[in-house]
Formats: sequence, C-alpha cells, structure tokens
Amino acid sequence: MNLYYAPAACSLADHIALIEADVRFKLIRVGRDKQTEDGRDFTSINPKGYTPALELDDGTILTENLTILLYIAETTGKLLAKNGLDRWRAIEVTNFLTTEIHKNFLPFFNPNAADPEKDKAREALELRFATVSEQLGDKVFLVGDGMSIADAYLYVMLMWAALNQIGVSETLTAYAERMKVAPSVSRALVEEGLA
Ligand SMILES: N[C@@H](CCC(=O)N[C@@H](CS)C(=O)NCC(=O)O)C(=O)O
Repeated sequence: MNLYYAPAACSLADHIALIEADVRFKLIRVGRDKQTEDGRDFTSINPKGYTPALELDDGTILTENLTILLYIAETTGKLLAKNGLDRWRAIEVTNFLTTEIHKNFLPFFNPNAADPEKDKAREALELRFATVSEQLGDKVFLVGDGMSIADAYLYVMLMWAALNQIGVSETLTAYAERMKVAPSVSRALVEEGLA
C-alpha cells in the first residue's frame, strides 16, 4: 500500500492512522510541482492533483481524506468503534473537521488572500475549534477510550492552527501536546521531517 503525501498536509492524518492501525505501507512524497519523489506526474495517479491518495496493493487509487481514513479503519478494525453511537460520533466529527475546519484554512495557504478574508476564516475556525473543544471536554480522546480517525485528523488541524495563530482553548492545546508524543504521531512526524 502506498500513501502519497505532502509534509504537514492533511495526508498526515492518514499517515498517523496507518501507523496506529499497524498497516504496512510506503510513503511517497508529492512536491508542489505535482511530481512524486520517484519522478512521476502525480496528476496521472490522482487527476484531482491533491494529496492524500492511497494506492492499494492491486493498484486501485482511493482519494479524499475522510474516505481514506474510513478505509483504514474498516479494513483493520482499528481507530473506529465497530457499532454503537461512538462509531457515528467519530464519523460526525471527522466530517466536521474536513468540511468545517480544514476548508476554512484555505485563505492561510493562499499567498494572494487578503487580510479581511483571513480574518473571516480565523473567526470561523475559532468558533469551530471551540465546538470541538467542548466535545473533547476532559476526555483523553475525542470519542471513546482510544485514538480514532477523528483524533488523527484533529491533531493535524491543531498543528495548522498553531502555525497560523488561530486561537484554540487550553484543552485543545494540552490535547495536541499529548497527541504529539503518542508513538504513532511522533513516528509520523519524524518520517515527514517535521520532528
Ligand atoms: N477534498 C480533499 C482535499 C485535500 C487537500 O486539501 N489537499 C491539500 C493538502 S492538505 C493539497 O494537496 N493541496 C494542493 C493542491 O490542491 O494543489 C480531501 O478531503 O482529501
């Protein structure tokens, strides 16, 4: 299995999940020029042109972060409750992270975005992170007793928040510090050259 990734991009969530679920995989870095580190045109692998993309052993390509995270969880039986409300809460919050939080970071990655656009996005992000913080409360993980796909994604969003001076609660800051030293997260950070 190959994970096409860019360092510190949202693909870091899949990277963490693959390690946490004990999957054997190879990392293939994709540059800003859409060339893979082994010299291929990434758009011929994922015509959408963005990471993450997961290449299964039979060559099938899966895209979209939520889908890849669910695929890892379903095929390994890890990182997602098999039934009950925790399963739906984990999917619910992961979808919230991708549609309501991830997307609001776009102005911070756009060198042409004007300050008012960034201010609006910052306000939206701070509101949404507050919602997630309430959901976390005094728990160790977002949903249930162990790390789920939602935690892998939330860690990356909090890393972006810190890099872009987005205000988050002390609860979320402490959570990010704990996650950072989890074995799967610290290994992923080292493998992406971020440690
Ligand atoms: N809808 C996609 C969005 C993925 C995405 O935003 N990827 C970013 C990195 S976090 C990317 O590769 N951007 C480069 C580009 O779009 O050219 C998903 O949920 O997986």
